[in-house]
Amino acid sequence: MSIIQGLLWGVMLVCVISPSHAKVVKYAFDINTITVNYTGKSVEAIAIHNQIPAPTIEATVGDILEVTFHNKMDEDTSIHWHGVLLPNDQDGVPYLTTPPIKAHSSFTYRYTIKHAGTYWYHSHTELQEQRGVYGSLVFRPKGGERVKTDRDYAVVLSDWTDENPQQVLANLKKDGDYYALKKDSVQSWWGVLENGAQAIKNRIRGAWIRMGPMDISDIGYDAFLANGKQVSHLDAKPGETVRIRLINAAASSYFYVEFAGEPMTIVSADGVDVESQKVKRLRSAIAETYDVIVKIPDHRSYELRATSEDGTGYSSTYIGKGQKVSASPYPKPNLYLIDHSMHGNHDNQGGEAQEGHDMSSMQMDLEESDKNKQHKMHNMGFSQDVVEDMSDYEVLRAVSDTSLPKDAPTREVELVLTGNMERYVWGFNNKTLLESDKVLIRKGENVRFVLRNETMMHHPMHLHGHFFRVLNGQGEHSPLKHTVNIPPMDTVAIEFEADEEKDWFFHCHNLYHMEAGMARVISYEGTTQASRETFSKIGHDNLYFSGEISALSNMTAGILRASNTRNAFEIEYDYNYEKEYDIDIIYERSFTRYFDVYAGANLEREDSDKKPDNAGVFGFHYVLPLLIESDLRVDTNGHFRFGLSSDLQFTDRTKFEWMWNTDKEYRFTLSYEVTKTFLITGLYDSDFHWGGGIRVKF
Ligand SMILES: [Cu+2]
Repeated sequence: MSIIQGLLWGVMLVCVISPSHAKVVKYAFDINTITVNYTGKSVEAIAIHNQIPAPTIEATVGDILEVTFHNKMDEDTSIHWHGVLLPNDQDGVPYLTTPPIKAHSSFTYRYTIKHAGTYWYHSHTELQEQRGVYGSLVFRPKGGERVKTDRDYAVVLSDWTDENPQQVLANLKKDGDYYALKKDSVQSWWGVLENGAQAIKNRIRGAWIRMGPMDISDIGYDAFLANGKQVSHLDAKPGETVRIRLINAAASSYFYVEFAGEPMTIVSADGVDVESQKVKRLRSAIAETYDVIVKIPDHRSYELRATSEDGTGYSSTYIGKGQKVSASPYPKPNLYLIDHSMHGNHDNQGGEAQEGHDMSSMQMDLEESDKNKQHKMHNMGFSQDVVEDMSDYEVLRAVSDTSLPKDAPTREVELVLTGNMERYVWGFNNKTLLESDKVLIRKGENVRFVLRNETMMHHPMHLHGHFFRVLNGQGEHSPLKHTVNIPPMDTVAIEFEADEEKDWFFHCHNLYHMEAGMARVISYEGTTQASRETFSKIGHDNLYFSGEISALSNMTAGILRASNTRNAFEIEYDYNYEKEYDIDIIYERSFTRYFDVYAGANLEREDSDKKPDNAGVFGFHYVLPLLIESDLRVDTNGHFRFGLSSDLQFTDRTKFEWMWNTDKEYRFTLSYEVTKTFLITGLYDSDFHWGGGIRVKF
């Protein structure tokens, strides 16, 4: 589409005075596919008004905002107003609250602006957000900002991959560590040894509690963007103060944000004012917003750098004119030296304290830690200090009392954040959205969510339609947020006043985690409309196909697999080019990360002069400490077999695999990964002996 057409079709701002004297602020935009080139390669993206990010939508508290979207695509879309309090039917979660914007149709969202702040809007349809459907919202308070500045800019941070996001998800479903090589975050034993005693201890302790090596991100990105560019510029004159409205619109990246000049002053978090706090470096979780104020001291151009937490790249926004001043680089974290148990805030040592935690003691723990933190803060006189590295919420303090109504009954909901990296399945309490029921709450209650993260990753949890208090130790001044990070192996409590109706989405804002099941529907008893059918429209459980074939000098082997969240069909074969073969055809049902049950058939011919031996098989897999997989099976001839298998990542590209079973079969395999699909392999097998060749993964 040409620029002229774009301008003609996308009618910008129109203001009308409505009969109720509220100003109506109108926008109209197209949503369409466009071609972008961020990396030297032209690929398809989706844009609002032909722009990535979409245009900033501005309005003032009290205005009626009316935004029409014309969907020019062949697929459905939707727009969610992230962090905005609005009527349920304007919230933009397709099928749950608002109808989808069907292919080649239009939809107008209309609501009154009730509160000021920095928010954003984005597609809530599948993985469209990753392809560019996001933009900033600036809602101004009626009499101007509480903290005045000379300039005011929105800086929208995002991550970009040239791959189709659906392909990204399919790759992760095959192998949760699919992008480790691209991100240079493979956790090899060579690397463990290079990093010494602490790394060895971390690795063994992790494996003992059946946790794979720590990683910070799932996806290898091709670029990180600020306002749609890797390097961008904003005007400011020497001596001016600038309000930067930082919006983390990334699909799955946390950012460390640092300014090249004097420390930034945080004045607002998730759109809500907080007491001014100076920070040198700020970590922004996915979907959070922060307003920070910076000062341009002289005739130079100061960098605002947002580095992805995994250290694989950054975007630069230069503010001011003249010679460039760089922010200090954020070093790539050494994954080998991250101790998982360090994140636990209470008595979580490794993974042990995960069981037998009854709710009352959990609550006491949280309240106790709340008091301790308050005490600590008070002694520190924290607000005068500059925080070097703000990676939690301890210093965020609301400007007013945020206490919930004192006389309302409290409902406590415990949600354990769970994940299975092997199958790339995420959820709460070991259930995906599709497997779960609604979380029922009642209007008039104070609702407290206790969010306990049992995974090795950060999860940015977002609640639609409400602000919640994060119990961060600030007592009555606990900050109000719409998105809260839950660190690995940590527990965070949030609470809110249930003052709405109908159904609201609550989910991890890592787009791929949400799509893989980490979401719930929060429903107000009596007014809920969500049915099982609704769930099946907002959640997906697609079948993913994967496989590998080895062509070796002594044999050929392969696996073909089709799987979704709980089920897998698998064909596995070995064949020695003569008359000996061993084929398993099984159906497998996964119950937990550690346990699955299978049934099927085994077709085997052990010797070329013997008859084939076909039998039905039934068995289970169970993951043992040190991440060793055990396999116990019985066949229809009454024959039992027990086996063990595991692997060791020697170097970034070299992997050693082994298996052994009570039929005295064993195999050692060594593979070198040339690419994600092509490997060179050598093995020794008890039946087929030495061999070497190639292995293709798909
Ligand atoms: Cu998550």
